[in-house]
Amino acid sequence: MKQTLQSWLRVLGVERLLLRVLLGACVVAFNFSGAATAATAAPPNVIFIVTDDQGPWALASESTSQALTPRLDRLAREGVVFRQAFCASAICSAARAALITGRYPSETGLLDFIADNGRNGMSLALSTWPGVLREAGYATALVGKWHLGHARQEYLPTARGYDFFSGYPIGGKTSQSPSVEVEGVWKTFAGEFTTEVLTDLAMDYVRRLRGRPFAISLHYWAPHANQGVPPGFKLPYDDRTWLPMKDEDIAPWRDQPIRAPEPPAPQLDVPRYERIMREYLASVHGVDRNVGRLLDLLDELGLARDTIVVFTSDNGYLLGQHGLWHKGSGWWLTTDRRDPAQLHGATRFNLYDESIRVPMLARWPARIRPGTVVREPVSHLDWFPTLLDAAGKGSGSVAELRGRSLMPVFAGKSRDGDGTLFFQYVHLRGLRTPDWKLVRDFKAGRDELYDLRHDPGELTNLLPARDERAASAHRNLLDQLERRMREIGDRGEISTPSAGTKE
Ligand SMILES: [Ca+2]
Repeated sequence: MKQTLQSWLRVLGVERLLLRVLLGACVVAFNFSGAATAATAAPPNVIFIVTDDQGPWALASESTSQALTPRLDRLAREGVVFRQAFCASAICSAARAALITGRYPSETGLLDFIADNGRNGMSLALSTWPGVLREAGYATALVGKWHLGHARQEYLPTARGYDFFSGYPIGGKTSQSPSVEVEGVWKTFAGEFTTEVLTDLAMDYVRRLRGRPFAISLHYWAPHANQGVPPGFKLPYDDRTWLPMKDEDIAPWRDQPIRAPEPPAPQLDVPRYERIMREYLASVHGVDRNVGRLLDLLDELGLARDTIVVFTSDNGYLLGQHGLWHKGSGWWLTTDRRDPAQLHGATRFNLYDESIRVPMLARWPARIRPGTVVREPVSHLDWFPTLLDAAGKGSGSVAELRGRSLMPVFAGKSRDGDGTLFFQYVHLRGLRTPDWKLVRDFKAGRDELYDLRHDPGELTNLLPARDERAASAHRNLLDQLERRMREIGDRGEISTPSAGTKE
């Protein structure tokens, strides 16, 4: 029979081809299991990329997106994309502290951003994931924005887990000619673009560290708007610009029609919206191009296979949705420029999904199957236990982390749990289940309830409840919210935003 089959294949001229295919399949199978074994033996490198203020709708792979992000799309195809990823707060410092400590904002001491003249910083009592990796033998580096405390030496990144720091302890500020502290010495990169400068610094670091396991946090300033108006710009209202930036980044949008936000916003100030959206998408394009440079370097150095590359943003972003722009501290982008509810004054504090949902991708060829799409809700809080697992320390090796390891998700399994997430931002607390969202405003003494299943755009606040279904959901979610708050000692204190500054 065997003889017959071989003769038959030879006649068809496919014997050699078949053998090659079978051998190829064996090699692929061997590589996958072999790599998995190697990954458990040798901890992977980590490159953790965090953009600033990027909504997930600003990734081309999202269905309603107008973005142009070919390199990030490739990263998603080669790894995993999380469709329901959330940060823990709706503003920079609060969200970043939660990401790096795996604890809720009220536990880190940061429920808001840190002002330039702020004396506060992230709680010194908590571990950070770079700190734990450093203890495990990793070389650890932060390149870019810190924003978790700068008034005391103990608050600085080099005291909180990083061996190496090149960036800015406070905010960032501009898209061009940034002043950056490079290994302890301030330097102004006159005429250069910030996204390129930070990428260059990260690439230099990777080149230096060949042969030693490393964990790099690369925290871009983009696509955050410039703070202050750059020379030569005149802007109406209190607007901001993302310019100047490289022509190759802005060019694709110059004559491109800009689509209306989804869901549509009545009384949207369309010319303002379109100008801001063009610049914002151009800024994201600059990030994409530069992430591509870094990924090319990993290929060149043969490091891609054993490096986890994570891409996310510190918080989400509103651009037109609900008639707002910005994040948890939403500003009006409507022609009437006022809050229809007349409850929040000029700033519409919010925990809309646009402010708390973030882009999240990860590639780790040794452990993540290419093309994985995860639809279960995940949190930034999940990264600390995940990275402990990846480094072979075990996700439970640091006490009281609030998230859960993503390792089962990487392997295509779903985790137990009902997908409920909890959020804190200044005086707002939010509880989100896959079907409902409750937001309690401790300052205004007001609750908002959204039926996410039937109203995913959060257009209709169901409170005060007009039927038993809404009333019952309200009671149930409030119970859960209060329980979460009790569990972490959150008394719902009303902290006020830092006076005299704008994030
Ligand atoms: Ca931010």
